[in-house]
Amino acid sequence: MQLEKYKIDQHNETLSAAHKRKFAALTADLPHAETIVKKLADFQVAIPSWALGTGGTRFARFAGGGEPRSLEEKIEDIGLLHQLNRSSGAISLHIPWDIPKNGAAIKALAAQHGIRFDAMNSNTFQDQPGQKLSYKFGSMQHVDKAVRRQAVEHNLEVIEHGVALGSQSLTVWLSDGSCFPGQLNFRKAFQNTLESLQEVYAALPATWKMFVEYKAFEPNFYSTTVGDWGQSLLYATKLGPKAYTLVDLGHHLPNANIEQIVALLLMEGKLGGFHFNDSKYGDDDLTVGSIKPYQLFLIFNELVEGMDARGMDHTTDLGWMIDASHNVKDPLEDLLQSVEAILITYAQALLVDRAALQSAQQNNDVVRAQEILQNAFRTDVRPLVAEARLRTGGALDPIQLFRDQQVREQLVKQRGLKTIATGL
Ligand code: PSV
Ligand code: MN
Ligand code: MN
Repeated sequence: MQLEKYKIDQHNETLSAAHKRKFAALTADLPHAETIVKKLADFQVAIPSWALGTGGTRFARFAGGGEPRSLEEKIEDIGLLHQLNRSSGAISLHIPWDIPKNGAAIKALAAQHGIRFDAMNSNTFQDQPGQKLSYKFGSMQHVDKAVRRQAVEHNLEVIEHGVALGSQSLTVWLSDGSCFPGQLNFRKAFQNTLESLQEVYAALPATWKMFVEYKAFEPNFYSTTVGDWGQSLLYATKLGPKAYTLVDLGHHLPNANIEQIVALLLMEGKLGGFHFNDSKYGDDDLTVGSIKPYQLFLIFNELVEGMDARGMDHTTDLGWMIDASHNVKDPLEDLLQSVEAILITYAQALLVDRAALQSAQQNNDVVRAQEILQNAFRTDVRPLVAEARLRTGGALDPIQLFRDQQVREQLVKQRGLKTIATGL
């Protein structure tokens, strides 16, 4: 469903006076406000096709009603998000959860909503109905060459789907690893995986990137064959210039210094993309910024610093994606919160006084360095984010408008109460 433009205008009208007041107060002391608003307006975050329904936990799933029943309906839902916040202009697809039966038609539908196709995700971590060989003991690492070949061929198919949709990248997340000591020969598992990835890499179209996503644990709990950024970087380096590391915020061991990882990957030109989410314990896939907003800020601070140092374009040179799903919120409201959290944090990172920070670092002025970072983090930048939305035709308060227009109720009416979107 789409909202008529006049409804967004009316909503903005009612909030306009308060917004103007807050925006004027904030920008009175901010010489670079216009540049920041422009950067925020350009920033787009891809929505994963698997986050539009309630995700569930390992133990249960409580469907929320009105969930998209097809890829077309998922695209419509993202179209609505994009209409509300103007920052969700991309979708990241998981194959085979969301196979586009007619690539050209799907591409055209997405284009109608101003949505492009971000990274394609392959899936060799589950057995699919009718699949010949099992991934129970891994896919690309498997001791049996035939299983490895099957995994490679699946990735080649995913690339083909992506080409038809105009995607430019492939994310490979492998659940390969072992649950018990002695189960695997680590070196052979690494080499098998490398060889399989090389076969996929060889089939990448010239303009494509490959993102190698790492994860420290789960579903394997003793070893993971792409377990951390070191292993991912090793694969990406051995594969070649089109291969990069993908950082998923939930995939680290507790207390890992993710901002430092990001800084070094950027320095090496090997950071390819991001999966945003938040977590308290493990790969919890909770809403971005809901648990550790300061950590997210420190990560964005390194992203902005590192990308600027390399002359990278903030909007196009990395793949920005959300990877979250859970049971207790309306998935669309949750995605609005996630995108908002990303934009707020990006704005805070853009506020950091880089020259002052550099000079504090040069003078070992630790107190000053902390003040500079925390000044930015403690600034309420929400009026900047709202202004960017207003200027691009979005809603000043997307969640409020979503609720006022009773979007979920209408989706339930259209699609029914007992709907289960494909995905985890
Ligand atoms: C694995 O935990 C992961 O983060 C990978 O990105 C998958 O593609 C995604 O979740 C969905 O299962
Ligand atoms: Mn992920
Ligand atoms: Mn994950």
